[in-house]
Amino acid sequence: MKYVQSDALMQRARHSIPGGVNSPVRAFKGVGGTPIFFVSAEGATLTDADGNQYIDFVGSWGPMIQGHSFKPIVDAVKKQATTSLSFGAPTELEITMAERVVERIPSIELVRMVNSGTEATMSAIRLARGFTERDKIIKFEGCYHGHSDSLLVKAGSGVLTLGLPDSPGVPATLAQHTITLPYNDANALIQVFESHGNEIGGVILEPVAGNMGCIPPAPGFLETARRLTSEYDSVLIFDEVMTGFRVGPGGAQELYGVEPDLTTLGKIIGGGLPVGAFGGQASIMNQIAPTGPIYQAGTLSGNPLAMQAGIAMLESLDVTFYQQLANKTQRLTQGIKATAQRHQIPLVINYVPGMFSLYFTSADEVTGYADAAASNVDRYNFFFHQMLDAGIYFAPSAFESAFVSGAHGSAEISATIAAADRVFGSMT
Ligand code: KE4
Repeated sequence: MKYVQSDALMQRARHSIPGGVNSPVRAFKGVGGTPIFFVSAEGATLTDADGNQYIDFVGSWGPMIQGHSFKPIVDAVKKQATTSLSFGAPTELEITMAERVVERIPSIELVRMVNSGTEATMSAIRLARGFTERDKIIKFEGCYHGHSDSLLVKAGSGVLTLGLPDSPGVPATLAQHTITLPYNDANALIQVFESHGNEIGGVILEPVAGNMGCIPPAPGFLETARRLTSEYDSVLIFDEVMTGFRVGPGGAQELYGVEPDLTTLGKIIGGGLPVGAFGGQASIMNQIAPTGPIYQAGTLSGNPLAMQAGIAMLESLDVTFYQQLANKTQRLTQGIKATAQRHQIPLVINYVPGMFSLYFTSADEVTGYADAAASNVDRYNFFFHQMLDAGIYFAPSAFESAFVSGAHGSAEISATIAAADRVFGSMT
Protein backbone atom coordinates (compact mmCIF):
# COMPACT_ATOMS: atom_id res chain seq x y z
CA MET A 1 0.00 0.00 0.00
CA LYS A 2 1.15 3.55 -0.67
CA TYR A 3 0.18 6.28 1.78
CA VAL A 4 1.56 9.37 0.01
CA GLN A 5 -1.63 11.41 0.34
CA SER A 6 -2.28 10.32 3.95
CA ASP A 7 1.28 11.27 4.88
CA ALA A 8 0.92 14.68 3.23
CA LEU A 9 -2.47 15.28 4.87
CA MET A 10 -1.06 14.37 8.27
CA GLN A 11 1.77 16.84 7.84
CA ARG A 12 -0.79 19.54 6.96
CA ALA A 13 -3.19 18.53 9.77
CA ARG A 14 -0.53 18.93 12.45
CA HIS A 15 -0.35 22.69 11.71
CA SER A 16 -3.93 23.32 12.83
CA ILE A 17 -5.11 20.31 14.91
CA PRO A 18 -3.37 18.97 18.06
CA GLY A 19 -1.52 15.86 16.89
CA GLY A 20 -3.34 16.21 13.57
CA VAL A 21 -6.40 14.37 14.90
CA ASN A 22 -9.67 15.16 16.64
CA SER A 23 -9.46 12.09 18.85
CA PRO A 24 -6.21 10.56 20.17
CA VAL A 25 -6.80 6.93 19.20
CA ARG A 26 -6.84 7.98 15.53
CA ALA A 27 -3.19 9.08 15.78
CA PHE A 28 -1.78 5.51 15.52
CA LYS A 29 0.31 6.21 18.66
CA GLY A 30 -0.37 2.67 19.89
CA VAL A 31 0.55 0.89 16.66
CA GLY A 32 3.09 3.31 15.14
CA GLY A 33 3.11 4.65 11.62
CA THR A 34 1.04 7.40 10.02
CA PRO A 35 -2.75 7.51 10.33
CA ILE A 36 -4.75 6.73 7.22
CA PHE A 37 -6.97 9.52 5.94
CA PHE A 38 -10.21 8.18 4.47
CA VAL A 39 -12.28 9.82 1.76
CA SER A 40 -15.26 7.49 1.27
CA ALA A 41 -16.87 4.24 2.35
CA GLU A 42 -19.52 1.86 1.05
CA GLY A 43 -20.79 -1.19 2.91
CA ALA A 44 -17.81 -2.88 4.58
CA THR A 45 -15.25 -1.10 2.38
CA LEU A 46 -13.24 2.03 3.13
CA THR A 47 -11.30 4.05 0.53
CA ASP A 48 -8.38 6.18 1.64
CA ALA A 49 -6.87 9.36 0.20
CA ASP A 50 -4.45 7.29 -1.91
CA GLY A 51 -7.25 5.20 -3.38
CA ASN A 52 -6.38 2.13 -1.30
CA GLN A 53 -9.36 0.04 -0.21
CA TYR A 54 -9.86 -1.83 3.05
CA ILE A 55 -12.31 -4.15 4.72
CA ASP A 56 -13.36 -2.09 7.75
CA PHE A 57 -13.43 -3.63 11.24
CA VAL A 58 -13.40 -0.29 13.08
CA GLY A 59 -16.80 0.88 11.82
CA SER A 60 -16.22 4.37 13.27
CA TRP A 61 -15.71 2.60 16.67
CA GLY A 62 -19.13 0.95 16.59
CA PRO A 63 -21.81 3.15 14.96
CA MET A 64 -21.61 1.60 11.48
CA ILE A 65 -23.33 -1.67 12.40
CA GLN A 66 -25.12 -1.62 9.04
CA GLY A 67 -21.93 -0.74 7.17
CA HIS A 68 -21.20 2.59 5.51
CA SER A 69 -23.57 4.60 3.29
CA PHE A 70 -26.48 2.48 4.48
CA LYS A 71 -29.28 3.65 2.15
CA PRO A 72 -32.15 4.00 4.66
CA ILE A 73 -29.98 6.27 6.82
CA VAL A 74 -28.58 8.27 3.91
CA ASP A 75 -32.07 8.82 2.49
CA ALA A 76 -33.47 9.87 5.89
CA VAL A 77 -30.64 12.35 6.45
CA LYS A 78 -30.90 13.74 2.90
CA LYS A 79 -34.64 14.31 3.35
CA GLN A 80 -34.22 16.03 6.70
CA ALA A 81 -31.36 18.21 5.48
CA THR A 82 -33.66 19.92 2.97
CA THR A 83 -36.03 21.10 5.70
CA SER A 84 -34.09 22.15 8.79
CA LEU A 85 -30.90 21.08 10.49
CA SER A 86 -31.77 22.36 13.95
CA PHE A 87 -34.48 24.29 15.77
CA GLY A 88 -33.29 24.26 19.38
CA ALA A 89 -36.92 23.45 20.15
CA PRO A 90 -38.94 20.24 20.56
CA THR A 91 -39.69 18.11 17.51
CA GLU A 92 -41.78 14.97 16.98
CA LEU A 93 -38.62 13.21 15.80
CA GLU A 94 -37.26 13.29 19.36
CA ILE A 95 -40.43 11.62 20.65
CA THR A 96 -40.16 8.90 18.00
CA MET A 97 -36.51 8.28 18.85
CA ALA A 98 -37.24 8.10 22.57
CA GLU A 99 -40.15 5.70 21.91
CA ARG A 100 -37.91 3.42 19.82
CA VAL A 101 -35.36 3.25 22.68
CA VAL A 102 -38.01 2.68 25.36
CA GLU A 103 -39.66 -0.06 23.25
CA ARG A 104 -36.37 -1.95 22.93
CA ILE A 105 -34.89 -1.56 26.43
CA PRO A 106 -37.47 -2.34 29.16
CA SER A 107 -35.32 -0.87 31.96
CA ILE A 108 -35.55 2.53 30.27
CA GLU A 109 -38.82 4.34 31.11
CA LEU A 110 -37.53 7.83 30.24
CA VAL A 111 -34.54 8.79 28.08
CA ARG A 112 -32.71 12.06 27.44
CA MET A 113 -30.74 12.65 24.23
CA VAL A 114 -27.27 14.22 24.36
CA ASN A 115 -24.48 14.58 21.78
CA SER A 116 -21.82 12.06 22.76
CA GLY A 117 -21.16 9.05 24.96
CA THR A 118 -19.08 11.25 27.24
CA GLU A 119 -22.03 13.56 27.83
CA ALA A 120 -24.25 10.54 28.48
CA THR A 121 -22.02 9.01 31.15
CA MET A 122 -21.13 12.39 32.69
CA SER A 123 -24.84 13.16 33.03
CA ALA A 124 -25.66 9.69 34.39
CA ILE A 125 -22.97 10.03 37.08
CA ARG A 126 -24.28 13.48 38.10
CA LEU A 127 -27.81 12.06 38.20
CA ALA A 128 -26.74 9.09 40.35
CA ARG A 129 -24.90 11.40 42.77
CA GLY A 130 -27.78 13.87 42.94
CA PHE A 131 -30.44 11.19 43.33
CA THR A 132 -28.62 9.38 46.17
CA GLU A 133 -26.97 12.50 47.65
CA ARG A 134 -23.74 10.48 47.79
CA ASP A 135 -20.51 11.57 46.09
CA LYS A 136 -18.65 8.28 45.72
CA ILE A 137 -18.85 6.25 42.53
CA ILE A 138 -17.25 2.99 41.48
CA LYS A 139 -15.77 2.28 38.07
CA PHE A 140 -13.61 -0.58 36.82
CA GLU A 141 -10.04 -0.68 35.53
CA GLY A 142 -9.89 -0.89 31.75
CA CYS A 143 -13.42 0.39 31.28
CA TYR A 144 -13.62 3.68 29.37
CA HIS A 145 -16.66 5.88 29.74
CA GLY A 146 -15.54 8.99 27.86
CA HIS A 147 -13.38 11.80 29.15
CA SER A 148 -15.36 13.57 31.91
CA ASP A 149 -13.30 14.35 35.01
CA SER A 150 -14.86 11.83 37.39
CA LEU A 151 -14.24 9.01 34.95
CA LEU A 152 -10.60 9.77 34.09
CA VAL A 153 -9.50 8.21 37.36
CA LYS A 154 -7.22 5.29 38.14
CA ALA A 155 -7.10 3.02 41.14
CA GLY A 156 -5.49 4.36 44.29
CA SER A 157 -2.65 2.50 46.02
CA GLY A 158 -4.93 -0.07 47.69
CA VAL A 159 -8.17 -1.48 46.34
CA LEU A 160 -10.08 0.54 48.93
CA THR A 161 -8.01 3.69 48.43
CA LEU A 162 -9.97 6.33 46.60
CA GLY A 163 -9.02 7.30 43.07
CA LEU A 164 -6.14 9.29 41.60
CA PRO A 165 -6.39 11.50 38.50
CA ASP A 166 -5.67 9.61 35.28
CA SER A 167 -4.99 12.82 33.37
CA PRO A 168 -3.53 16.22 34.20
CA GLY A 169 -6.34 18.69 34.72
CA VAL A 170 -8.48 16.32 36.76
CA PRO A 171 -8.60 17.73 40.31
CA ALA A 172 -7.41 15.26 42.95
CA THR A 173 -10.26 16.53 45.14
CA LEU A 174 -12.69 15.18 42.53
CA ALA A 175 -10.81 12.01 41.63
CA GLN A 176 -10.83 10.95 45.26
CA HIS A 177 -14.57 10.29 44.99
CA THR A 178 -14.07 7.61 42.34
CA ILE A 179 -13.11 4.10 43.46
CA THR A 180 -11.58 1.98 40.70
CA LEU A 181 -11.78 -1.81 41.00
CA PRO A 182 -10.58 -4.71 38.85
CA TYR A 183 -13.15 -5.59 36.18
CA ASN A 184 -14.89 -8.95 36.71
CA ASP A 185 -13.73 -9.05 40.34
CA ALA A 186 -17.00 -9.59 42.23
CA ASN A 187 -15.19 -10.10 45.53
CA ALA A 188 -13.50 -6.69 45.31
CA LEU A 189 -16.93 -5.15 44.72
CA ILE A 190 -18.41 -7.01 47.69
CA GLN A 191 -15.52 -5.84 49.88
CA VAL A 192 -15.97 -2.18 48.93
CA PHE A 193 -19.71 -2.28 49.49
CA GLU A 194 -19.29 -3.98 52.85
CA SER A 195 -16.95 -1.17 53.97
CA HIS A 196 -18.33 1.85 52.01
CA GLY A 197 -21.75 0.73 50.74
CA ASN A 198 -23.78 3.54 52.26
CA GLU A 199 -21.44 6.10 50.67
CA ILE A 200 -21.66 4.75 47.12
CA GLY A 201 -23.86 6.88 44.87
CA GLY A 202 -23.38 4.78 41.77
CA VAL A 203 -21.55 1.97 40.03
CA ILE A 204 -20.77 2.40 36.35
CA LEU A 205 -19.52 -0.43 34.18
CA GLU A 206 -19.39 -1.66 30.61
CA PRO A 207 -21.54 -4.82 30.71
CA VAL A 208 -19.20 -6.12 28.03
CA ALA A 209 -15.91 -4.27 28.26
CA GLY A 210 -14.87 -3.01 24.84
CA ASN A 211 -12.10 -0.55 25.68
CA MET A 212 -9.40 -2.95 26.81
CA GLY A 213 -10.20 -5.14 23.88
CA CYS A 214 -13.44 -7.14 24.20
CA ILE A 215 -13.92 -8.72 27.65
CA PRO A 216 -17.32 -10.27 28.43
CA PRO A 217 -18.61 -10.25 32.00
CA ALA A 218 -17.55 -13.20 34.16
CA PRO A 219 -20.47 -15.36 35.35
CA GLY A 220 -22.01 -13.64 38.38
CA PHE A 221 -20.22 -10.30 37.97
CA LEU A 222 -23.18 -8.31 36.65
CA GLU A 223 -25.53 -10.10 39.02
CA THR A 224 -23.32 -9.19 42.00
CA ALA A 225 -23.25 -5.54 40.94
CA ARG A 226 -27.04 -5.62 40.65
CA ARG A 227 -27.52 -7.26 44.06
CA LEU A 228 -25.16 -4.92 45.92
CA THR A 229 -26.45 -1.69 44.36
CA SER A 230 -30.02 -2.73 45.18
CA GLU A 231 -29.07 -3.68 48.73
CA TYR A 232 -27.28 -0.37 49.43
CA ASP A 233 -29.59 1.92 47.41
CA SER A 234 -26.82 2.82 44.94
CA VAL A 235 -27.55 3.46 41.27
CA LEU A 236 -26.34 0.79 38.85
CA ILE A 237 -25.34 2.32 35.51
CA PHE A 238 -24.68 0.14 32.47
CA ASP A 239 -22.57 2.06 30.01
CA GLU A 240 -23.95 0.61 26.77
CA VAL A 241 -22.56 3.32 24.53
CA MET A 242 -20.74 0.53 22.67
CA THR A 243 -22.90 -2.55 23.44
CA GLY A 244 -26.29 -0.85 23.09
CA PHE A 245 -28.02 -2.29 19.99
CA ARG A 246 -24.64 -3.88 19.14
CA VAL A 247 -24.70 -7.26 20.93
CA GLY A 248 -28.44 -7.79 20.53
CA PRO A 249 -31.81 -6.05 20.07
CA GLY A 250 -31.92 -5.05 23.75
CA GLY A 251 -28.18 -4.56 24.32
CA ALA A 252 -26.01 -6.38 26.83
CA GLN A 253 -28.60 -6.09 29.61
CA GLU A 254 -30.94 -8.29 27.55
CA LEU A 255 -28.14 -10.65 26.50
CA TYR A 256 -27.11 -11.26 30.13
CA GLY A 257 -30.51 -10.77 31.77
CA VAL A 258 -29.43 -8.08 34.26
CA GLU A 259 -31.28 -4.75 34.35
CA PRO A 260 -29.49 -1.58 35.52
CA ASP A 261 -31.14 1.51 37.00
CA LEU A 262 -29.66 3.74 34.30
CA THR A 263 -28.28 2.99 30.84
CA THR A 264 -26.06 5.16 28.69
CA LEU A 265 -26.17 4.86 24.91
CA GLY A 266 -24.36 6.34 21.91
CA LYS A 267 -22.68 5.29 18.65
CA ILE A 268 -25.30 3.06 16.93
CA ILE A 269 -28.26 5.25 18.00
CA GLY A 270 -26.75 8.07 15.95
CA GLY A 271 -26.13 5.95 12.85
CA GLY A 272 -22.86 7.82 12.39
CA LEU A 273 -24.04 11.26 13.53
CA PRO A 274 -23.16 12.72 16.96
CA VAL A 275 -25.64 11.28 19.49
CA GLY A 276 -25.59 9.97 23.05
CA ALA A 277 -28.38 9.22 25.49
CA PHE A 278 -29.01 8.30 29.10
CA GLY A 279 -32.19 6.77 30.44
CA GLY A 280 -33.72 4.53 33.04
CA GLN A 281 -36.31 4.41 35.79
CA ALA A 282 -38.74 7.33 35.75
CA SER A 283 -38.22 7.87 39.51
CA ILE A 284 -34.57 8.64 38.83
CA MET A 285 -34.86 10.33 35.42
CA ASN A 286 -37.50 12.74 36.71
CA GLN A 287 -34.80 14.27 38.91
CA ILE A 288 -33.25 15.76 35.77
CA ALA A 289 -34.18 19.36 34.83
CA PRO A 290 -36.74 20.59 34.03
CA THR A 291 -38.77 18.08 36.10
CA GLY A 292 -36.13 17.88 38.81
CA PRO A 293 -33.25 19.91 40.24
CA ILE A 294 -30.32 18.08 38.63
CA TYR A 295 -29.14 20.21 35.74
CA GLN A 296 -28.22 18.86 32.29
CA ALA A 297 -28.66 20.52 28.89
CA GLY A 298 -27.43 20.66 25.27
CA THR A 299 -27.88 23.02 22.34
CA LEU A 300 -28.05 20.27 19.75
CA SER A 301 -29.49 17.48 21.90
CA GLY A 302 -32.14 15.60 19.91
CA ASN A 303 -30.92 17.25 16.71
CA PRO A 304 -33.37 16.44 13.87
CA LEU A 305 -30.67 15.16 11.48
CA ALA A 306 -29.23 12.85 14.12
CA MET A 307 -32.70 11.69 15.15
CA GLN A 308 -33.56 10.79 11.55
CA ALA A 309 -30.34 8.79 11.27
CA GLY A 310 -30.92 7.04 14.60
CA ILE A 311 -34.54 6.18 13.88
CA ALA A 312 -33.65 4.75 10.46
CA MET A 313 -30.86 2.74 12.08
CA LEU A 314 -32.96 1.27 14.89
CA GLU A 315 -35.80 0.42 12.53
CA SER A 316 -33.36 -1.58 10.39
CA LEU A 317 -32.15 -3.75 13.27
CA ASP A 318 -34.42 -6.75 13.79
CA VAL A 319 -33.93 -10.15 15.44
CA THR A 320 -32.88 -11.77 12.15
CA PHE A 321 -30.17 -9.12 11.72
CA TYR A 322 -28.68 -10.01 15.11
CA GLN A 323 -28.82 -13.74 14.47
CA GLN A 324 -26.86 -13.20 11.25
CA LEU A 325 -24.44 -10.83 13.00
CA ALA A 326 -23.78 -13.39 15.74
CA ASN A 327 -23.16 -16.12 13.14
CA LYS A 328 -20.78 -13.92 11.14
CA THR A 329 -18.84 -12.96 14.26
CA GLN A 330 -18.51 -16.59 15.29
CA ARG A 331 -17.43 -17.72 11.79
CA LEU A 332 -14.83 -14.98 11.54
CA THR A 333 -13.32 -15.42 15.00
CA GLN A 334 -13.27 -19.21 14.81
CA GLY A 335 -11.63 -18.99 11.40
CA ILE A 336 -8.91 -16.65 12.65
CA LYS A 337 -8.38 -18.79 15.75
CA ALA A 338 -7.99 -21.94 13.63
CA THR A 339 -5.32 -20.32 11.46
CA ALA A 340 -3.41 -19.15 14.55
CA GLN A 341 -3.50 -22.67 15.93
CA ARG A 342 -2.27 -24.06 12.61
CA HIS A 343 0.75 -21.75 12.81
CA GLN A 344 1.12 -22.34 16.57
CA ILE A 345 0.65 -18.66 17.35
CA PRO A 346 -0.61 -18.19 20.95
CA LEU A 347 -3.84 -16.25 20.57
CA VAL A 348 -6.95 -15.62 22.66
CA ILE A 349 -9.98 -14.21 20.84
CA ASN A 350 -12.79 -12.82 22.97
CA TYR A 351 -16.08 -12.18 21.21
CA VAL A 352 -19.75 -11.44 21.64
CA PRO A 353 -22.21 -10.85 18.79
CA GLY A 354 -20.90 -8.02 16.64
CA MET A 355 -17.58 -7.39 18.38
CA PHE A 356 -14.33 -9.17 19.15
CA SER A 357 -10.66 -8.67 19.91
CA LEU A 358 -7.39 -10.55 19.51
CA TYR A 359 -4.89 -10.97 22.37
CA PHE A 360 -1.49 -12.40 21.46
CA THR A 361 -0.93 -14.29 24.69
CA SER A 362 -0.29 -17.84 25.80
CA ALA A 363 -2.73 -17.36 28.68
CA ASP A 364 -5.82 -19.57 28.50
CA GLU A 365 -8.19 -16.63 28.81
CA VAL A 366 -8.29 -12.82 29.09
CA THR A 367 -10.85 -11.76 31.69
CA GLY A 368 -9.55 -8.42 32.97
CA TYR A 369 -7.23 -5.49 32.48
CA ALA A 370 -4.15 -7.23 33.89
CA ASP A 371 -4.55 -10.11 31.40
CA ALA A 372 -5.04 -7.68 28.51
CA ALA A 373 -2.04 -5.57 29.53
CA ALA A 374 0.13 -8.69 29.73
CA SER A 375 -0.59 -9.62 26.10
CA ASN A 376 2.04 -9.13 23.40
CA VAL A 377 1.30 -5.65 22.04
CA ASP A 378 4.26 -5.75 19.63
CA ARG A 379 2.71 -8.79 18.01
CA TYR A 380 -0.66 -7.04 17.75
CA ASN A 381 1.04 -4.04 16.13
CA PHE A 382 2.78 -6.31 13.62
CA PHE A 383 -0.56 -8.00 12.91
CA PHE A 384 -2.25 -4.59 12.51
CA HIS A 385 0.23 -3.31 9.93
CA GLN A 386 0.44 -6.55 8.01
CA MET A 387 -3.35 -6.71 7.78
CA LEU A 388 -3.45 -3.05 6.78
CA ASP A 389 -1.07 -3.79 3.92
CA ALA A 390 -3.39 -6.64 2.97
CA GLY A 391 -6.30 -4.19 2.78
CA ILE A 392 -7.90 -4.99 6.14
CA TYR A 393 -8.38 -2.23 8.71
CA PHE A 394 -8.36 -3.31 12.35
CA ALA A 395 -8.32 -0.94 15.34
CA PRO A 396 -5.03 1.01 15.55
CA SER A 397 -4.65 -0.10 19.16
CA ALA A 398 -4.29 -3.48 20.89
CA PHE A 399 -6.77 -2.26 23.50
CA GLU A 400 -9.78 -1.66 21.33
CA SER A 401 -12.47 -3.92 19.87
CA ALA A 402 -13.12 -4.89 16.28
CA PHE A 403 -16.66 -4.57 14.95
CA VAL A 404 -18.62 -6.72 12.51
CA SER A 405 -21.47 -5.21 10.50
CA GLY A 406 -24.40 -6.30 8.40
CA ALA A 407 -22.29 -5.38 5.36
CA HIS A 408 -19.59 -7.97 6.14
CA GLY A 409 -20.44 -10.98 3.99
CA SER A 410 -18.81 -14.34 3.26
CA ALA A 411 -16.32 -12.71 0.87
CA GLU A 412 -15.08 -10.30 3.54
CA ILE A 413 -14.94 -13.00 6.19
CA SER A 414 -13.03 -15.44 3.96
CA ALA A 415 -10.60 -12.73 2.79
CA THR A 416 -9.91 -11.69 6.37
CA ILE A 417 -9.25 -15.25 7.54
CA ALA A 418 -6.97 -15.85 4.55
CA ALA A 419 -5.03 -12.66 5.25
CA ALA A 420 -4.69 -13.57 8.93
CA ASP A 421 -3.41 -16.99 7.85
CA ARG A 422 -0.67 -15.36 5.79
CA VAL A 423 0.25 -12.97 8.62
CA PHE A 424 0.42 -15.73 11.23
CA GLY A 425 2.54 -17.76 8.82
CA SER A 426 5.01 -14.87 8.63
CA MET A 427 5.27 -14.51 12.42
CA THR A 428 8.44 -15.97 13.87
P1 KE4 B 1 -17.79 9.40 23.01
O1 KE4 B 1 -17.71 10.61 23.94
O2 KE4 B 1 -16.45 9.11 22.36
O3 KE4 B 1 -18.93 9.50 22.00
O4 KE4 B 1 -18.15 8.14 23.91
C1 KE4 B 1 -17.35 7.81 25.00
C2 KE4 B 1 -17.55 6.34 25.35
C3 KE4 B 1 -18.33 6.01 26.43
N1 KE4 B 1 -18.55 4.72 26.77
C4 KE4 B 1 -18.00 3.71 26.05
C5 KE4 B 1 -18.25 2.30 26.47
C6 KE4 B 1 -17.19 3.99 24.93
O5 KE4 B 1 -16.63 2.97 24.23
C7 KE4 B 1 -16.95 5.33 24.56
C8 KE4 B 1 -16.06 5.72 23.39
N2 KE4 B 1 -15.38 4.65 22.74
C9 KE4 B 1 -14.17 5.00 22.04
C10 KE4 B 1 -13.64 3.73 21.37
N3 KE4 B 1 -13.03 2.86 22.29
C11 KE4 B 1 -14.36 6.10 21.05
C12 KE4 B 1 -13.21 6.31 20.09
C13 KE4 B 1 -12.45 7.59 20.39
O6 KE4 B 1 -12.21 7.90 21.58
O7 KE4 B 1 -12.08 8.26 19.39
